[in-house]
Amino acid sequence: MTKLRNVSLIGAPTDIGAGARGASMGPEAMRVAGLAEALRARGVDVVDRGNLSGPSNPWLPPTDGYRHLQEVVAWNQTVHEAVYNELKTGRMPILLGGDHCLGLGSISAVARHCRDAGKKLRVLWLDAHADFNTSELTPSGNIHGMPVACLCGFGPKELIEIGGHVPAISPKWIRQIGIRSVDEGERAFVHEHDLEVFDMRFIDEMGMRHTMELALATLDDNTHLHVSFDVDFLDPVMAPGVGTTVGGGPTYREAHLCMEMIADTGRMASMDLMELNPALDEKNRTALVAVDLIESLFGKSTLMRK
Ligand code: B3U
Ligand code: MN
Ligand code: MN
Repeated sequence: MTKLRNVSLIGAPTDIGAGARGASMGPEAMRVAGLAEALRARGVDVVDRGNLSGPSNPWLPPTDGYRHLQEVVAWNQTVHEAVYNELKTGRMPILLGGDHCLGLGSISAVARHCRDAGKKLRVLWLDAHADFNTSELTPSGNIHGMPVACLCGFGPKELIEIGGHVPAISPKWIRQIGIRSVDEGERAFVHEHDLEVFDMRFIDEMGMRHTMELALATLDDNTHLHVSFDVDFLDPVMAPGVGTTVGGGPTYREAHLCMEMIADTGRMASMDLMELNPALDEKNRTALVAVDLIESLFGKSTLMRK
């Protein structure tokens, strides 16, 4: 069971790395959907740190394979410091995105904290996409398709050096779940670096339970578990409020089981909730689903379990 920890909510209101505008409103939508209240009802001590600030979105085309690189660097540096400071004071950061390019700032901070504390790191990347593009491979130049590659040391110097250690993490520490959209060149790169990917075919064939047993295998008392949750992981039937929906994702029930099994490990120590786009949502439905799922991630279940 997830230990009831002190949680700090950190808003990062930007869509600087995305291909659609609107994820900048994600943090407020999660507040309106009652995230803090839901966690408090579970006995969690919650502090809302408010929103970080950074450059506005100039909405320019890519240059040299990257869109808004300098602005993405600035936002990620700010996110890195904020997440690192929360971990240093013993609190659990929940980063409210914002687009998924900020996973770089967040996870590089978690990795730095784990190096300081002598901990092992496991990253669960819940997403429809592998986010393993580089400037040569990307079809869009949007940096939200690149954070996993950057974390593994493949990306522009200014980005990959943000945590002060290159690469910030090893591909071996990552488990990707729910993947169903990978670009041509990206696919070869995923194989080259041996990323452990549980794609939708795997989930269809083996079921979410077995998938999560594998993704969570070999955690121990010294493992820091980070969950990077891209809302497009979910099937768009229940989660339309995201810029890059891909059909055929986990159902409501499968997603809950995924969260419940993470909760059961008791090891989750940080998370990102990314890509929620209220401009594309219907009456904040997707944010409400996300709150529901986060409650499961914090141990909510119908019956008492051992
Ligand atoms: N792989 C595509 C699409 C994409 C990746 N991540 C998101 N969309 N959210 C790209 O542009 O890199
Ligand atoms: Mn993503
Ligand atoms: Mn995605």
